[in-house]
Order: sequence, then C-alpha cells, then structure tokens
Amino acid sequence: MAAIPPPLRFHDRQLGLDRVRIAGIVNLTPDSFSDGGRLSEPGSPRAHMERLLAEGADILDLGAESTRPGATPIDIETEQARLLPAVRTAVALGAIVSVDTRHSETAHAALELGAHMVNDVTGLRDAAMVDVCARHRAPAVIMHMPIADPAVMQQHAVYDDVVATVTAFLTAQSASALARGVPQVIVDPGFGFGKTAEQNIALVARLDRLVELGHPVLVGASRKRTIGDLTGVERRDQRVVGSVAMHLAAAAHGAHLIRVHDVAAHRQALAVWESVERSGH
Ligand code: HH2
Repeated sequence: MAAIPPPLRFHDRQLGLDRVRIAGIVNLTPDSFSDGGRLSEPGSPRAHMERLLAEGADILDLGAESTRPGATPIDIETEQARLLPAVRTAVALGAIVSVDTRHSETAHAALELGAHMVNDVTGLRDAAMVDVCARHRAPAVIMHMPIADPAVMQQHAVYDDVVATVTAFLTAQSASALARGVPQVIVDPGFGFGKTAEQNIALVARLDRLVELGHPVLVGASRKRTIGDLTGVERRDQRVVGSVAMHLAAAAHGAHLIRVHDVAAHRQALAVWESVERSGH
C-alpha cells in the first residue's frame, strides 16, 4: 500500500487524506451538462451548497464555466459575476472552497474572498495561475487534458499509451508548480477530458501509476459520458449508481479524493467500502 499523503493545508485548517474525501460539485453555469442550468436561478446555489455539506461533502468545488466537450468559453467578467457571489456564500457556510477555473484572475479574486484551493482543468499550463496559487499558498488540482481547450479536446483523444502520457504530464506539471512555490498539488487524470471510454477505464485501472507520484490523487467521473456508454443510461441524473461504482473502483486503486454531484450516495457507498478496507482483516 502506498503511503498516505500529508493532509491538505489551507489558510485556516487542514484536511486529512486518511480516508477518501468528497468534493461536491456546484455548477454555476446555465449550460452545465449535468445540472442543466438548475442552479442558475437566484438564491438556489446557497440551498444546494447547504445540502451538499449536510450530506457530507468535505469540499465544495465551485465552477462557472462549462468544460463539457464542445462547450463555448465565457469571458472572465461573466465567470466572476456567476462565481464570486457563490464563493462568498460557501466561505460563509464554513466550507472548504475549491474554485474550478482556468483563469488566474478569477482564481485570485476567489482566493482573496477566502477560497481554499484552485482546481485548474488546464493543468497549470498558465504561469500566471501558478503564481496566483503560490502567492496565496493555495493547494492546486492539476488535471490532465491533452490540449487546454475543451472545445476541441475530443479530437485529441489519441495516445500511444494514455497512462504513460498522463503520468508524464502530471509528473512534469507538479514538479514545476512545486518548484515555483505552489505549496501542494493534487493530480487528476482528467476523466473524460479528451479521452475515450477505454482510455478513461485504463487510467482508473492503472491509477497506481499516479498514486506513486506521492501527491493526492483526485478522480471525477460523476455522471460522465463514459458512465453512460458503460451502462446504456442516457440521462445524466440517472447515472448515480454507475458513477458510484467508478469512484469505488478509483478508491480501490488509490484515489484520495473524488469529485461528485451526488454526495449522499457516495458517502453511503464509501462508508460501506471503507468499513471493509479499514477493518484490518
Ligand atoms: N470534470 C469537470 C469539471 N471539472 N475538475 C477536475 N479536477 N476533474 C474533473 O474530472 C472535472 C473537473 C466536468 O464535469 P461537470 O462539472 O459535471 O460539468 P461541467 O463541465 O458542466 O462543469
């Protein structure tokens, strides 16, 4: 068994990784593929965040720009107008707040408001994003995508060896981020980001390769296309069981954090799975 990475250290607290931690997804985008804009009505994000926390989310991951395949990008002003009020609310609720953004200006503004960490789906390719995380002493999620553009990423799902390519990218990006002052990094294979179902499955099956890097590992498969492909379930909100199964497989292969829409279902599944894992038998 690989050693447990040290706790995530934030400006006002720590989060131990001796058990699998749940990041609850808060989509503040009108075109989010999973929530279908449900959260775009005023007043609703707060109730949603309260529910995720009550269900046992360890972290809230707030994002305002859809990164679904083919999504159109939004400008920074629109992103911040959607995101920052929710960051304020999440901080006031006492949550550990992760901001899912690829814009360093937005990450900076959110961290100034008390957010705890940055989740960058473009894998800290932007030097300004590295500087913001370093300056705020904020841990950062480095996710793999083959090209830093969700609009065309599916055209880049071509790898000689997807596990080797993703491992090499995350190794290089983490070393460079740490060298430039980011205090801690979390690595993420980028399930569904410029990858086929088979490639996503390979990455979970060989998650040990990422665990060996010694950083916390995050997997986000929640309600994604691959879960639909594997189960034949078209409706995203009906992919909960498939998502739980994929995340338990990820946990069995060493994931420390999972990013999910359905916190209660995952909390229940982890309670049962961890009872066996941790029983010492
Ligand atoms: N997946 C999505 C968004 N952010 N961040 C990390 N670290 N890992 C992921 O796998 C990941 C992510 C896409 O999922 P979702 O939030 O459900 O959809 P949308 O693109 O509409 O935000």
